[in-house]
Amino acid sequence: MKAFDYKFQTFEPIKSFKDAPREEMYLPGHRTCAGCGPALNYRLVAKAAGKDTIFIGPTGCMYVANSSYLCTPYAVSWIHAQITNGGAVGSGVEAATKILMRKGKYDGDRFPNIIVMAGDGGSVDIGLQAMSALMYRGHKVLFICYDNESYANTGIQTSPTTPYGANTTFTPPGKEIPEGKVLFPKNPPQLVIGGHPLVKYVATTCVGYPLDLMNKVSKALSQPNPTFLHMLAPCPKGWGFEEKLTMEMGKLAVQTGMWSLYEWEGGQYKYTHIPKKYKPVSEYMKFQQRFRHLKPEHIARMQAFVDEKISNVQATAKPIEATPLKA
Ligand SMILES: Cc1ncc(C[n+]2csc(CCOP(=O)(O)OP(=O)(O)O)c2C)c(N)n1
Ligand code: SF4
Ligand SMILES: [Mg+2]
Repeated sequence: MKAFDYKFQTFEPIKSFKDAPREEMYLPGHRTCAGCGPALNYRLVAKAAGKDTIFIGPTGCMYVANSSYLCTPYAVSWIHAQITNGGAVGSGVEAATKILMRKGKYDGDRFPNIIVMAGDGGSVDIGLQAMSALMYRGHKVLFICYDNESYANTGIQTSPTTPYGANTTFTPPGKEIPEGKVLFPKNPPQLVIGGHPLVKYVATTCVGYPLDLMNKVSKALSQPNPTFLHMLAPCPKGWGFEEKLTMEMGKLAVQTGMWSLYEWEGGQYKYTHIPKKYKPVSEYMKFQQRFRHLKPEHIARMQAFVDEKISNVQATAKPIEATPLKA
């Protein structure tokens, strides 16, 4: 039997900012904090995806601060999901769209981009089960974890991606536990890569590198399978840095090795930016209130953790030339 042609969209790479789509799909007038990294992420994702897109937004800052009293900044379709079930709603939207298309009842001439835009809590903690089920069943959905490294919306509580040593409302430093958070973070892309045979494309991005971010969105949306992007989204309120430093925080995360930019495609890793010389992690941490209480031994522990990550990057990246990246 011939496979049904759903007319999936494909995207060309964006070579420079000059070539980036002009049209904004995430408009000004929302209520996020000044300098909000997740809001900037959303703007770039929506710009790259374009008009023919459906967003699923599980509860979190990008739902609560963006959609009050029927006012939203979204210029495309957007549906709220519970914090637990972004993956289930995304799966349902995809399956329903396919059925409507097969019955000739879909009011559109190509398959829409279906994007779940979930926080770290909504992706790899309380929302993990639904996300994993979507990936496992193979729905054609891009699942994005915008990672502000906390349950931000409810007052900056720790999440599994909160870094070691961070002061959050659930991990306040004190006499007994001077470093605040004692655990090192989960690794979301590795969770997806390791456990979902139908997933062929996973990548990491960061607002400090917007062109790279938009290109990874376009590439993910061009795949016929489920895809996953892990996006670092600096949060001035939760991390305690000056609003004007959002992009700088993103760049420093990569320059210190706290965050690495890579793609995993068909079993191969490709690092899209490797700093020639890594800066010490203290260069990144010193701008953030959440790390202010740390003693030199805690910073040394963080450096050791990052050094190990860097040596993994260097070992995995060897066969593939790192491409220079414009910020
Ligand atoms: C089942 C359930 N538990 C708890 C909450 C309360 N809650 C709303 S938003 C939120 C934080 C979400 O964190 P994250 O997914 O990381 O998104 P962020 O707010 O950081 O953008 C929580 C705990 C909820 N809405 N539903
Ligand atoms: S708390 Fe953080 S993620 Fe939430 S709106 Fe403010 S800056 Fe954005
Ligand atoms: Mg969060």
